[in-house]
Amino acid sequence: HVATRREDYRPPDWLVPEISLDFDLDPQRTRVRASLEIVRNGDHDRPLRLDGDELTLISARVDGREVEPGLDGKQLVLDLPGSRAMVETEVEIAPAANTKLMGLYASGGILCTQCEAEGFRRITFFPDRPDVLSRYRVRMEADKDRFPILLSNGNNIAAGEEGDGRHWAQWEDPFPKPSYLFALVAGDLKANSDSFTTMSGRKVALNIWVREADLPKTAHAMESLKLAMAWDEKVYGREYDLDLFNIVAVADFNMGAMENKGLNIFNSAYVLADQETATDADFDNISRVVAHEYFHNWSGDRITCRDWFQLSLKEGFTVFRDQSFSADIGSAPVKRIDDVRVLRAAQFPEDAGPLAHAVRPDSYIEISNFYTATVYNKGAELIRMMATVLGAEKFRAGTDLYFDRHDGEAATCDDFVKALEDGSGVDLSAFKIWYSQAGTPKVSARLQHDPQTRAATLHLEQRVDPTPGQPDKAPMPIPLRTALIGEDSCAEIAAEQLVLLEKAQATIEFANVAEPPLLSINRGFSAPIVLTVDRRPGELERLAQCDTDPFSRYEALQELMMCALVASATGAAADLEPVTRAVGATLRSDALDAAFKAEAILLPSEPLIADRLDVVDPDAVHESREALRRAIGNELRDDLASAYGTSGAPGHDLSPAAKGVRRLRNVALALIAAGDERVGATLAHRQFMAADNMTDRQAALGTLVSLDAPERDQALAAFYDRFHDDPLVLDKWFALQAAAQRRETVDEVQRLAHHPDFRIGNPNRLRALAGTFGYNHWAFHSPDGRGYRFLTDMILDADKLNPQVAARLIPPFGRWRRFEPKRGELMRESLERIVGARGLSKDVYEQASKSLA
Ligand code: HT7
Ligand code: ZN
Repeated sequence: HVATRREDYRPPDWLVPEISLDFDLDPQRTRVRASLEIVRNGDHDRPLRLDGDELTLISARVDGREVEPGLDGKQLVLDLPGSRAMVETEVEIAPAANTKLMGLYASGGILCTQCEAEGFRRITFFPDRPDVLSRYRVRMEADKDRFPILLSNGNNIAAGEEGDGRHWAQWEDPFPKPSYLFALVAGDLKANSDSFTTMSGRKVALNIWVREADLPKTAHAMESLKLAMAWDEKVYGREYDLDLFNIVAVADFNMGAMENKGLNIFNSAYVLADQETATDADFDNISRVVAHEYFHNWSGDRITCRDWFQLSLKEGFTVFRDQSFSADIGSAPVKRIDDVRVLRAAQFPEDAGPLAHAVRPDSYIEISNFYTATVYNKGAELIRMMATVLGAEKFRAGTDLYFDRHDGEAATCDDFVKALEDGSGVDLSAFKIWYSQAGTPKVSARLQHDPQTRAATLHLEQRVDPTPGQPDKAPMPIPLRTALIGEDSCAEIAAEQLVLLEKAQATIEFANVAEPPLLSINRGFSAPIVLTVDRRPGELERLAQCDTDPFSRYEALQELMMCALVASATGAAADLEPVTRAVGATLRSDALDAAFKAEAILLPSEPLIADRLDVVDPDAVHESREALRRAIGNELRDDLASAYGTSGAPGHDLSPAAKGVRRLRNVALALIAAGDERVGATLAHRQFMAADNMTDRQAALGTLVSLDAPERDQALAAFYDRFHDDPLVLDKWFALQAAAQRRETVDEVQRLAHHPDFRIGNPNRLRALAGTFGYNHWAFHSPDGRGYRFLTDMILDADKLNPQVAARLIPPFGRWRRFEPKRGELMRESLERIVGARGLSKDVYEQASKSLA
């Protein structure tokens, strides 16, 4: 398996300004005829190389003459004498046999495409790289009964019937685009249709295409789309550019959704929702993903990436944009807490493990493996830092210039930073290291106060640990929003300022600090770092009550819990009293809303606790967390009961306030159950039976599945009986059992893998069972290694069908060096077994072999 390296980038030898595609669609055997207008790019004598993968070549022509092309690996090679040519190919593909779900494939009777990153080459021969931009004309023909709807990018310019039960449609996309944004859909679909009038007064037709039975579940996605369109106009000045915007939902999809120009294709999990079947989190995810894909129209489609190493140019920026959108339409503090939780759960471990890579990676074997939390979420944090340094107005001037300057181009991350600099007049060059240097910076902070001189001095130090291929690290620019809070007054005694730590060490002076100060630092999580603050006893408890920044207040309580959890997980004496006192004060506070309380009192997860330990013993981590949950459940019985009794959340109400109340009630329920299993089981079962919405039903079942109570099996059976015909809800049923905090979970997942409703070829179902189980820290790390064996078997079986999805199950094994020796060895053996398997895909090979290094 050969690696592609960033430094080897060379502009394309040949360009393809125009392409016409003609599809004769059939699930078993589809004919694709392609006509490529080819233009030599620069002065060279290299042949034309067209990428292909699993294509059966029928014929090839150059300027109308049949030719016998050479093959170099999977590439078709043609020597072209002049500077222009018309190259025509005809190939055959088999969508129904395409289990990789890349290229043209079948999902539940629908034919659809997924071309990012390198799927277009599975449809036709083409220079399948993002810096070759073409205007597309598409004709497709199919059986009218089975495929009454025929869609592609751009505008539908003609349609007709063929008389033999077949019909056709012709589509034209006026915007040149890279092949990864090509899309086609054919199926028996119905649309939820609406419209949006843009800021310049153009009416855009909006359609969300689904199976007819799912139409009632598309209202939230449509509302989200219209909100996103209006938000992008208001916040970034970006107007939609076609007269039509189509979204299609399919049940089999490797990722969340795809931003194909004018024809977004979605995993149905990010489209379909109603009160009965979707949780508040599902509704929020739909808003987020619909907005994300829509925002790509500018940050991705109008301006795309020069090469795949620049992936964060579109993904980091678009995640930053979707995060800001969600913050604006919901609760901004809670959204920030959520985003940081995702970053810590998914990206920090990546940065600290064998798969660490830079936001702009240097090499890859399989690009699909680099659609990571580092490229997406750390990439978004990097843009957030630059936006913080610039302030809103200058940031907007920078993005305006970026969109203007690079419209219609394939750009780089450097282009983006340069546009921000030129638009704002601010030098951001120091921040570029965040694109190239992997690893999470570790910052330590210490505040000294002299009551006599009223001077306070903040000492800061940073370091970045080595990561694969990067043994020596340079200091990074770290913007820290910082304030001082009076220990007695509970007020800001030094107003917030932006401290930019640029070197390995720095000291910052504060004058006129009369009161003992509490350090409030990295407010709003202004930099994606691991921060250690040297604090006196009692400081965190006080900050948890009075930090004026909501994120830092949340952080103080989390850190207070974390200190106790780490102490007990390592066998040290842990004083739980300050924690229960602070949790109680948070629950009783009149100043805090329900949503914030829920997030703040949620205990750090087991993987997060494990990240703080030198040697991980999952049993000790589990016991430490359970002990604190029990203590909170017991000590704060009354506070939890009154939180559980909070009213104001009718099931249909999706306002941030109502969602917050449901969240608090459900977090309280889980803690009540930790304190008293019987009371918890009774309450949870009652809630499960009475629930009129999926948030409360799923949360109740989520509590019950970890209990040894008769209500557990009753509720699981009732849930299955009611929802087994709804694939997305059935995914929840699999996932809830795979997440259960019980010793028996490993037996359970083994049984579920043989359940008649388990489908290894459906990515959502596979992720629900195997993906969820891999992150069930205690169960996956079962000391006998059965959890490892289960996931290894799953990965190897899935790899035979869908390498991309299989490869994404590997990361839980990557932390093997950090575990106690017995488990570490078992994990390493699992990785060896994977790497040694016959016929392994390059996707899985890359992830497993790098995890072993
Ligand atoms: N840009 C999209 C990426 C994507 C993808 C990548 C590899 C394989 C399958 C895929 N499906 C979608 C998703 C996004 O970030 O918007
Ligand atoms: Zn994206």
